[in-house]
Amino acid sequence: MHLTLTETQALVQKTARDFAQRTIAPEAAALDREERFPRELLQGLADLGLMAVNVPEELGGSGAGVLSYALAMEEVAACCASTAVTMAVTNMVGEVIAHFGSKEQRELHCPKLASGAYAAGAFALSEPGAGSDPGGMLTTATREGDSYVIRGAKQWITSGSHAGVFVVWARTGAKETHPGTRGVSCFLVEGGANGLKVGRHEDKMGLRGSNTVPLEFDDVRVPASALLGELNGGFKIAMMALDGGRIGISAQAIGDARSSLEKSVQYARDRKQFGKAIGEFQGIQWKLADMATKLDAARLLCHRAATLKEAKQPFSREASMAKLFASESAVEICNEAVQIHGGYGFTKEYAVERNLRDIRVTTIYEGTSEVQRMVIARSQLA
Ligand code: COS
Repeated sequence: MHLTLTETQALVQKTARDFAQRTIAPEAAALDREERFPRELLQGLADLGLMAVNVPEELGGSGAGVLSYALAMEEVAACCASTAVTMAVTNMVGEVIAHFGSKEQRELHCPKLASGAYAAGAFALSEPGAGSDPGGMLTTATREGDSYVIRGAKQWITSGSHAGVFVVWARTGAKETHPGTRGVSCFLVEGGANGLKVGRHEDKMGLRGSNTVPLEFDDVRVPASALLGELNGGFKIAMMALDGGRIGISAQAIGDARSSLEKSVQYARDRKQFGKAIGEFQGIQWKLADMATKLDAARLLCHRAATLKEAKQPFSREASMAKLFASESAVEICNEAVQIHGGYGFTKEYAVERNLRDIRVTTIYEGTSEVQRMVIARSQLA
């Protein structure tokens, strides 16, 4: 693994950093306070090629690769985690369609995701009764002539109120012949489809500028050509997409934690108690040292997984390690940042308060820490 960036990676990083610091950061507190979906900011990211970083150029993407994507995610998340997660899911949807889609599906959806013509893409896998165990899903897609009719409910759908296209998983195989994960297929459903009902926006602890809704599929009819990949082959598409998605969420956690660490270092320099800067006390120094070490270790794991994916090597275990370690470490770092800021850290005046609320979900979504441990342990025992 190279520790120096290529010209393209350095350019993507700088482009994302400049836009995030200049344009996204000033909006972040208001997006959180007002629970506002960052439509204009997402368009700005699309204009810079950051909504489809690892989608081939012929489909409208940047074709800049997986590590570039992780670098861009870190920069955006360091300024606004809500904007970053919306960007992450749209990038993931673009990649899934680019990888598994037919020529028509790729050419119809990828350019719109990349350009911002679609405000976002959405990933509809989880259900009220099927979170860590998506093989237990109940949503069905029944073949009727030249169509499939989708019936069921989905839960925790990021950008569900705004998405131009949804990647939706549904059961197509009979229980007897295709039990559990074997009978699941994947479909592309356009935003505003008849029978697609978007529920009430969740009132969340953090990531309040990102949109999270339940969906109801009330006899949503899609043409047979909306099937993505093979019939009953959808579970593997979900797993492969999530492997890549976990790299993105680890980068998001790293960005959020980096922001908290940078603010803590500044605060340790500025804040004076007992006649000196609190950064002169060993108690604070050790906290900053541990935070910086965890952050670097998380970034190395993330970049290793990204490098393997980019080289088309197996990376499932490494992506789970990156997601597990980055999210758990980031929760600790963001928590310590509030401690260092004392009473001020507990107020909304300081971004460390928002960072702590935003980071909490990273050990839960895109596969809980417990699921990541299952993936890692299975790879050891296989
Ligand atoms: N890539 C490709 N194929 C994979 C895969 C991967 N990373 N992981 C599993 N598969 C395949 C398996 O090889 C198996 O194939 P066969 O049916 O041909 O044998 C099939 O998928 C089922 O795999 P497995 O038996 O391991 O499935 P489980 O039901 O035990 O689930 C976990 C495995 C727990 C890892 C999976 O359900 C998971 O990731 N859960 C979390 C879901 C998640 O992240 N949800 C968040 C949604 S976004 S907020």
